[in-house]
Amino acid sequence: MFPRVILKGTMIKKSQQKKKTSPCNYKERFFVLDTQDLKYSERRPGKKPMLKGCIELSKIKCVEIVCSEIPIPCSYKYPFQVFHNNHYLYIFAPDNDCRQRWVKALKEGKGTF
Ligand code: 4IP
Repeated sequence: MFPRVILKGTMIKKSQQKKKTSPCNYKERFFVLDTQDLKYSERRPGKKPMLKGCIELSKIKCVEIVCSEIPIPCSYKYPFQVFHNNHYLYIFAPDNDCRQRWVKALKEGKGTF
């Protein structure tokens, strides 16, 4: 069965800092949610998209909106978090409607957490 695309769009992600030495940074990525995975790629003009991450929906434990008490250090101001494989992926949407769409679609794609 081929996966079916549910949602796609550009958002910003925080580095997951999987290692102690990992930097803390924020990168614009093109996200695609399909019926199997949440994927993110780097898109640069004139270049082929480069896949940077792929999270199986079956590995996602929780998706929630984040209420930040500190100023958000990137240009997209509507964060949500995806907890998977013992890592937190923080994603910043450009507006609240977009954030709601992603959180809803991820929860539905995943069934009930
Ligand atoms: C990288 O920083 C990028 O932010 C990676 O994000 C991120 O991986 C790395 O985190 C982080 O070290 P540099 O580009 O400065 O090396 P992306 O893959 O989107 O480029 P994640 O896991 O967040 O995708 P670590 O923890 O994987 O090292």
